[in-house]
Amino acid sequence: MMKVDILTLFPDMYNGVFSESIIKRAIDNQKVEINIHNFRNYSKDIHHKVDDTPYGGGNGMVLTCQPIFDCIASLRNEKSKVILLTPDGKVYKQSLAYDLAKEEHLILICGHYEGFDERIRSICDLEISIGDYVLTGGELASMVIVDSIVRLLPGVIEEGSHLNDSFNDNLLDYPTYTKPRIYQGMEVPEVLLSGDHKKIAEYRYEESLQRTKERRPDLLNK
Ligand code: 6GU
Repeated sequence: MMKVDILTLFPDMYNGVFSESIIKRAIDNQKVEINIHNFRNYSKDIHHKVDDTPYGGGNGMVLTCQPIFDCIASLRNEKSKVILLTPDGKVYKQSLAYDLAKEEHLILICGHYEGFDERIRSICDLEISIGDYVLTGGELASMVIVDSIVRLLPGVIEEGSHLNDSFNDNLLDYPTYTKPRIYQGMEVPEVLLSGDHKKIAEYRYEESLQRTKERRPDLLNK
């Protein structure tokens, strides 16, 4: 079973996200264990301080090393992969989700406020951003990453059902239809009703390719 530990100052943000739908089922079926840790509890400061002003001056508060270092030290072992969530990290994509789904133990650190002490990077194996925009903290990013990984774990969703997800092979998904055959004058493409599996596979590949050319040409240039 994969284990995920998340370090955050806002544990309540996770209420709901991991207790619904597929992630909830994965937890109930012991495919993954997810623990949320408030690293404020590791602060040795009498007031449980976790941040301080930046050396050299500037705006805002900076997360200090001590609570995060101590929390990580209490959680990590030889097999842990420690990941820092930060807008200047490596941009997340599906291929990394597949790689991380092979890990036994992930530890995700959510930055917050104006930033964190640069030395926190020294205890991390990987730094991830989920895209080129700025969030108020790493929490939403950690939810995105955990969701995308957990659905790939064996036995979480139907075997093979993510084989043709968008982004596998750098292609977007092909269009799908269900009943009725005609809805408000819009018809299901004839080929999908033909029962000819070879033709259907060809049609779907062509649609994927066409759609990717139109919407995400950047994917095809890889
Ligand atoms: Cl991981 N953190 C924050 N604060 N903003 C982000 C991000 C992470 N990824 C994209 N924007």
